[in-house]
Amino acid sequence: MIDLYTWMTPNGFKLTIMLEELGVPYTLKPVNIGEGENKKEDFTTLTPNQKIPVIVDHKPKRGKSLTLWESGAILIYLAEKEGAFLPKTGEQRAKVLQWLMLQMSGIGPYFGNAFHFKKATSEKLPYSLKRFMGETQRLCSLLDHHLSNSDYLAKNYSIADISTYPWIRSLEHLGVPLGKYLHLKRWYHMIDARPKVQEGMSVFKAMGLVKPKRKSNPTKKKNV
Ligand SMILES: N[C@@H](CCC(=O)N[C@@H](CS)C(=O)NCC(=O)O)C(=O)O
Repeated sequence: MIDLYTWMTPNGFKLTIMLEELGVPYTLKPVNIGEGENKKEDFTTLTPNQKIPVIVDHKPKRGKSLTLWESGAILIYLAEKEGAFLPKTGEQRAKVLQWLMLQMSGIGPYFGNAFHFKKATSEKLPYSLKRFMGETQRLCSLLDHHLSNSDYLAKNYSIADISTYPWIRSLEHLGVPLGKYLHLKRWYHMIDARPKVQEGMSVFKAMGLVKPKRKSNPTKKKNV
């Protein structure tokens, strides 16, 4: 059995989707980062980084239990343990890891900071906003171009798609119209239509938890 400590954020949803896709039983442990629960002592004992997601695998292949944080590392661990969504060796494995690394080092941090400078701070910092929104749109163009020749990010559906999907979903909150990127939009709707992705996205709702509304969100537009 796996305990998943997570919250309703793009990094958090990667793991609910992954565990639903794998059909691995897990216990959802919500950590309300808006209320600072990630800074509490019991959570800090699990991860000194104080960020979600974290898993505790009570039945690892070796040893008694394994605590793991960093969503990319968790996705690779689960994919290897279950033998799914990541080829074992070779060029296709390298390609999956390439797109996963782009999500971890580029898409996540840049989209996240774009969100921060656009929505999470009342300070007007035009240079920061321009830099992070500009890079967000450049990354969308990169994905769009790649997906014009490929169904998925790598050859087959993989942890690269699973890790990128919740971030593309979050573009709506940045006011970036997905309709501008036709191939990325096609890919997004294909991933979104997977029943296990939908289950992964609705686990909090199933527990009766809903995302707290932001105080003001004047630029919000529907884009999908
Ligand atoms: N690189 C980390 C990033 C994790 C991360 O930034 N988590 C955010 C939510 S998406 C968080 O826990 N934020 C709480 C905070 O910084 O206080 C990963 O992919 O696991």
